[in-house]
Amino acid sequence: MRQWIKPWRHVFKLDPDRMLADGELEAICRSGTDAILVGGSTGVTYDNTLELLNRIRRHALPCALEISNLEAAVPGFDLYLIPMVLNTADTDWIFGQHRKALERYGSLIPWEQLLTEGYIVLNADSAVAQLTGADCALNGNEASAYAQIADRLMSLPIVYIEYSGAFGDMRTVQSIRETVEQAQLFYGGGIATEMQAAEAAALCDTVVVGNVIYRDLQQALSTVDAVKRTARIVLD
Ligand code: 1GP
Repeated sequence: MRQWIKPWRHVFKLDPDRMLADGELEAICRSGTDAILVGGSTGVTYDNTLELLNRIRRHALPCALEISNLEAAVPGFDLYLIPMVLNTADTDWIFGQHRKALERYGSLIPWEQLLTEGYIVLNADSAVAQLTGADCALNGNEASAYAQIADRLMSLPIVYIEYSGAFGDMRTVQSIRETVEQAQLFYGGGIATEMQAAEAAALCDTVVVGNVIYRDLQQALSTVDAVKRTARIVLD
């Protein structure tokens, strides 16, 4: 499964709880993005997730579900991404919810389709930070230490820098980049322009674009090329 996500440079994240007309969804799916990630922090249900999956399936591109709510674990996705929030004191978001899922669905879990994401949540105003009680007041060094927990101690396949709703501090992102060796580094948060997309793409393996889709679709679409033409900086 790691091999599956390796080529992903640009990903659109779609929220099942938000409206998207068929034409808009088509533009997203035909934009040249590498994959669609379905997920959201609030209002995600089994029904709205299934409906969105069915609509995306009219198009030929990989579709992954980021599971944030057990009730919305819909079968039929290519891949399931399981977030583990590292910078919270609330163990429910590190492994508590995961334990409940295993108790409930243990024998049904398609392990070969699962990848775990070590989440570092860095925007205190975001829904995900508020929901998970994440400690977002981290300097670059502290954020990098969390990244190393995911990358080195836990050997997680993905480290996800999550600034959801606000463009992040690229110095912090660079500090994390410098320490991550084997995990695929995802960045998401506040990308609304080509320049922001390119900045994140220079430092990270995979750039996730969400909110701007619902505000300014043309701007969202322009981030695809911006990411694709940006080479990742190779650090010593
Ligand atoms: C959210 O990381 C994604 O989980 C993308 O962030 O919605 O701010 O683009 P935005």
